[in-house]
Amino acid sequence: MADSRDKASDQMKTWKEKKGSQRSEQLTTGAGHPIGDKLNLQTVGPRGPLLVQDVVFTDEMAHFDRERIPERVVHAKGAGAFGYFEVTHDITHYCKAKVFEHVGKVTPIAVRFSTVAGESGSADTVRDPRGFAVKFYTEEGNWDLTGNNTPIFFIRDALLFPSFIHTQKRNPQTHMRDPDMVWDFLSLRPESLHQVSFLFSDRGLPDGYRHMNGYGSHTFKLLSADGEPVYCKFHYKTDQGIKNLAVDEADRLASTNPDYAIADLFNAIADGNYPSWTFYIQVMTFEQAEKFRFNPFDLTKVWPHKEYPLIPVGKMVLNRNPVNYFAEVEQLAFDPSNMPSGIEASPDKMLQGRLFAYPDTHRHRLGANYLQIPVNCPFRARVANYQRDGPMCMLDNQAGNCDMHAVIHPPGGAPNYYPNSFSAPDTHPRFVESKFKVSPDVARYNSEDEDNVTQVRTFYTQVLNEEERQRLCQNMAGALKGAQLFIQKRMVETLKAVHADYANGVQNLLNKYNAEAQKKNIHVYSRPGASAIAASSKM
Ligand code: HDD
Repeated sequence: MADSRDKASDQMKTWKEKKGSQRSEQLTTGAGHPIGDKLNLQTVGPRGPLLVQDVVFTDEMAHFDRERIPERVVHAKGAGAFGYFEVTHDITHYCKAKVFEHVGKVTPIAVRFSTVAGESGSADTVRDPRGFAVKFYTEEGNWDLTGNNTPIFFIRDALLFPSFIHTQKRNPQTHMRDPDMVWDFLSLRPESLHQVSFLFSDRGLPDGYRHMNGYGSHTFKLLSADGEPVYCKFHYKTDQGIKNLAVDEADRLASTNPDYAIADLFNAIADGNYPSWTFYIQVMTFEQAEKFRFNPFDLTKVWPHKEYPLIPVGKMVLNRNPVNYFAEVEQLAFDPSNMPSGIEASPDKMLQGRLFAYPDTHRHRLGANYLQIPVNCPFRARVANYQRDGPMCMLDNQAGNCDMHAVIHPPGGAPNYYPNSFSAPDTHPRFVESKFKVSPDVARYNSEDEDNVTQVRTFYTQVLNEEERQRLCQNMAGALKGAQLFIQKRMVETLKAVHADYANGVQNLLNKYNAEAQKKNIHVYSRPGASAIAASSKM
């Protein structure tokens, strides 16, 4: 029934209602020239040909031809929204960043949720980690907490990232998802076991974006006003409660409602049912980090909450939908190196790799001046520097940054070199990064086997209950059965190191699948259709 549609379906109806009885505006070209006829080409006679002088046509077509930009190399499918972060607890003794300045302080935020492996048109309900990136527009520049819905990741060395992602995407010859690629890599790199076990558990299929937690995942460094550093991790826990989809339901939605998560977020906000998350930190002193039994910068591990309890900090609320998805979400560019004074990177090799990758991909995807796009612009800070020009430069030689700026600007025409003698922007020692000591030799250190199993065993035996363990084995075997036998075998070997029951659970199901496949006389490892990692795991 047309009357019972949701807010997302009624977007245009709502727009018309809001507009009321105002008459339609004059239609124009991109250059603002009024148009008299937008239905018929200018042609020589009724049967053509058409004329180059028909700028109503060329203006429209040329713009259309350029409407798409490259989709993100990962996290291409996503949803975004806007809102605020409010401080509820004082952590200024740990961190001097403006965003935590005092209890009650409110900072505007932008959030983008995403799947990882699928293209921009792929389904929202596939088995995949979810991106959960938050941009805080602070007075000392934007802070991007480019996180996921998992506190851990598949690998611990950034050099492996492009290869890992290749295995999640399409085979370059067949242009299909390829279970051999996925499971070959995962079984060769057992540091992925923790994240893989999380992914094939119930949490691998979150019910939309509102019912999942977010994690900064990496270890970061916080600095107090007197320069005392501590290491920290960021957690944002859903106030809506965790909710996951059953495998059958996720499969059904993937074909009937592939934009399920986007619609769920849009409708909740449009209905005034604003989703929120409670924001926490975990803190580890440098002394504790020295003594910690694991490498505290290893992204495949968590810091146990019992030893490093969650400290409440604030809440994040999303209360505005984007008005133009492309301008505000497709162009929304997160960057882990966007850290205002008081928040710094730890030595984590993955985080360090990401500091380069994100601004690099934005320059490729959005252009050298992507920070001038309003949604990326640090509009609550005054950008004052010696960068000039480049494609799509919008600025007036440092007179202002973008229309959203609230501060009073000096006149344009500032010098474009430093140092100079003309009172142009200068530095302040207050913002010099923290010093830290490093002494080891520079080398390519092999981090393949830094205890890949202890925390996975805890996850398997203590976090999951018996039914959840069974579903984990079913989900994993359901996807792993698509890979060749030698790869299946190697993967099961890695599971043995975690727990015999885990390995046996997966192996028994694989035996059944492989026997069934043989009976039907089909290639045991052929598995047409769905993505490997996103594979349905129906028995
Ligand atoms: Fe990431 C997007 C690269 C690990 C969380 N990532 C994203 C993009 C690139 C990378 C190139 C596209 C950015 C864009 O065009 O907007 N990611 C990497 C590299 C990593 C890596 C090189 C490891 C070395 N990523 C990684 C981890 C996490 C994320 C460990 C979470 C903890 N990545 C995200 C994200 C992004 C994303 C927050 C940012 C914005 C978005 O997805 O929508 O979810």
